[in-house]
Amino acid sequence: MTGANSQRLFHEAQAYIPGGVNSPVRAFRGVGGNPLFFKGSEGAYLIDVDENRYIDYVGAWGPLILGHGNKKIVGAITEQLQHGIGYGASTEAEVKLAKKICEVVPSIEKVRLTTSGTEATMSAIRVARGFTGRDEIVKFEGCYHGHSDGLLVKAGSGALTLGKPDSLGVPEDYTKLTHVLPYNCITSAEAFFSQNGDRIACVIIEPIAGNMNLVTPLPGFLEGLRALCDKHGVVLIFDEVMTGFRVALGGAQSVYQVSPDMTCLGKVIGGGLPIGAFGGKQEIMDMIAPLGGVYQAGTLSGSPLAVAAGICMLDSISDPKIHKDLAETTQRLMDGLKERAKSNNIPFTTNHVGGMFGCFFSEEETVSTYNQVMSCNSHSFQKYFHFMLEQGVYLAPSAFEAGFMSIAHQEVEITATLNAAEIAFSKL
Ligand code: HOZ
Repeated sequence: MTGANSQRLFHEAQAYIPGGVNSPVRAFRGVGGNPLFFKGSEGAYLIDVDENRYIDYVGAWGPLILGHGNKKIVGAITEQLQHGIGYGASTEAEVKLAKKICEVVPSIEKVRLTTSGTEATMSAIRVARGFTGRDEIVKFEGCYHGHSDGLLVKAGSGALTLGKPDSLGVPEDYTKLTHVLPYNCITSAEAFFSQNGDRIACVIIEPIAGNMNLVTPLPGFLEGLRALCDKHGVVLIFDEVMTGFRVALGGAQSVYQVSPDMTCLGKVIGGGLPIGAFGGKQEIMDMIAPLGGVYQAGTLSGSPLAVAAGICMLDSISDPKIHKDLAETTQRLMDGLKERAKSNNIPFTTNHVGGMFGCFFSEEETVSTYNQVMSCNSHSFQKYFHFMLEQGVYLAPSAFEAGFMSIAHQEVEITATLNAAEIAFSKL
């Protein structure tokens, strides 16, 4: 139940902000009711404007691997603040961050920083088009790569939450250049490429789809795409904005051992501050101005504050114990949820990789396709979301978003979450 202060703020917000929110998923349209307004956070917890505390599994949509208000990250930002907020010019720190990214993600030989993941994917596609001299691109159903025009076609995330995977305002001529294929179906990709492969500039994919809940790649799917791209001279772009440095230090590409030509990053490399990045093979990246003819720019790109937070974040998570702990805690939570659902006769399954997870109200044992995601029981999810919220657990307010674990989530939080789930499942 939304508290009085959140209600008041939501009422006021609607007068000045479209729908009262600055990003559609926040509006709670996917679960019903009104959104909460937050005023603080600490470790694994969010605090709303009515002083309610919630165990948070959104984690600012992924970057908060170390939890909220981590002292080292806050310290790094505070230290940079003493020297300046932004210069609109080059800094030593951005070189350090770029070097670190290239070291940790070997498929990236050169990287450019942006301000958001949307800019990163949009720019990567432009570079791929410039590099190949081709216009058409391929994306996958239910994958979301930010909100640039050509990518709002059968998109996931907020677009799915609102039941409108396409957007008004996007000229048909743009989307004609975007082909959409089913995720996890290599045979349809093979059939498509055999007819069209030589016209395609790039394939962009979330190697782990995290915007239609969480769907992992079937064995052979990413490998098959790699082979098709090689055969047809197509640039393979992994959108690791969410998975980069999170599912493993080297991202999903290190988990599945498939090397893309370009990678898009975000969130984690800014420690939660606004940032994005795209990088890849030197011969592709050198197409970008001022070296090459592909224009890409940004006044706030490489913001010193975000870069300082990002360097601190990457240093802090370089200890392999961090990802091991995240994976173990996530596994414990998923096992516990499945047990409790089963004992309450609720059809329920989960997917997870490292510290990222998805929960499905589904009769299926495993969920690996867009159609399976769309067939889940959305009514059960909505009720479950509100029962969990009432008990102090904040989940993403949509059945199409992934969940995120942090190292601040300890035994006490996992036990409390499982106790809440036991009650929620029993009420469904
Ligand atoms: N699925 C989005 C992040 N990749 C949710 C964030 C938003 O749209 O506000």
